[in-house]
Amino acid sequence: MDHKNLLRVIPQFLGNIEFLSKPILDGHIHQGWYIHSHHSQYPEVVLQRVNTYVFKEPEKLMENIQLVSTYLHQHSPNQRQLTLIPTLSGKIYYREANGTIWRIYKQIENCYTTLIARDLTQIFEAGKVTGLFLKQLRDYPVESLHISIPDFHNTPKRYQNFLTALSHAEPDLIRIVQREIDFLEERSSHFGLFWNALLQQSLPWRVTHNDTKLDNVLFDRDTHKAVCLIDLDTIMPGSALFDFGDALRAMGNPSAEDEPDLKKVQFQIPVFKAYTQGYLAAAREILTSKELEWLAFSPWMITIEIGMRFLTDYLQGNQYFRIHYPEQNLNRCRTQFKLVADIEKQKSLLEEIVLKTINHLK
Ligand code: GN1
Ligand code: MG
Repeated sequence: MDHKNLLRVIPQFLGNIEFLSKPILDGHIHQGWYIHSHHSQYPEVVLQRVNTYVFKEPEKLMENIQLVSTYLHQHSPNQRQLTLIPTLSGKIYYREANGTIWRIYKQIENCYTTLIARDLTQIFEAGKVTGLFLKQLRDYPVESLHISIPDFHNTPKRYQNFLTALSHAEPDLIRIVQREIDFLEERSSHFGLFWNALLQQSLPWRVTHNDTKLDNVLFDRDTHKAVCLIDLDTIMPGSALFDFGDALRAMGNPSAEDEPDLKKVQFQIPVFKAYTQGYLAAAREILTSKELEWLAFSPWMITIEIGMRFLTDYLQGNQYFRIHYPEQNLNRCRTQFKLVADIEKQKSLLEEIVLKTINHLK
């Protein structure tokens, strides 16, 4: 079934050419393949089928990607960045009659992604390239970006969605997640902090990536330096705190996102420190005092928010996040809440690390 699809789709971009394909197995959202051929310009490309359940208006996200990646190429011509390959008729994606959307990226040479950091220098690098992304786009007209997923980091709304899902859930299911329900309720008064500050403009709207986990950072095979951020699907107006917080949510956890043994899930302070140092080395000069003040708190917000999204999806029958076994979204939720609890215990240490890093950079 896959190969038949590819035989139909690849010629739209590369013409009639023989090719080899290898499926890309990670990522919760799209389906993807590495495509290898003897095409003169594009021998190595990445093909993706855009998930239109998640992205209801894929044209908008494709336009965001096109505009932002073109801007980045123009402003930092020496940096390797993602490039969309147009169809033979010049479109940035191919839409089939049934509405399926396909796109192709040029594969960036001599690079790799990784789920696990080889050392803290690599974490520093990830922080640096994410800070750089923010800085490079500081003058980009943020209001001109499409909102590809409305209310993506509207934490109060995410909580409302959770409560709605809960109100429709079977009693048996509710019993299983009672501790998680209480965990959220006890903390719910804090959920509006970032979102309300954005609405009141006490936090600036920025061009944000919204999925800054380690495996969305591309590294050079030889130097292990970070090259750029990939997966530009969720580029939207948002807060710098979303990207910083989300990165540490993901990298601060030494085990899998769905690790069932919560003893293995402990928020890693050295990772927080290395990432903060890298991020602030690149972005310190453009961050406002409010952003700096809340930086240490941002992993808490994004971690609890994603935990509640996993829980909501579990209650709703796992329609959003791809799962490989029935309890996976519940396990994912529990790892996130364990990280939240760890972050709470070490709140003042995290604040101290941010302050020390800022002072060190002065
Ligand atoms: C989803 O599939 P992936 O890993 O790119 C999700 C992120 C979550 C992440 C959790 C569009 O991203 O928000 O942080 O899973 N992306 C979307 O692993 O919802
Ligand atoms: Mg993503």
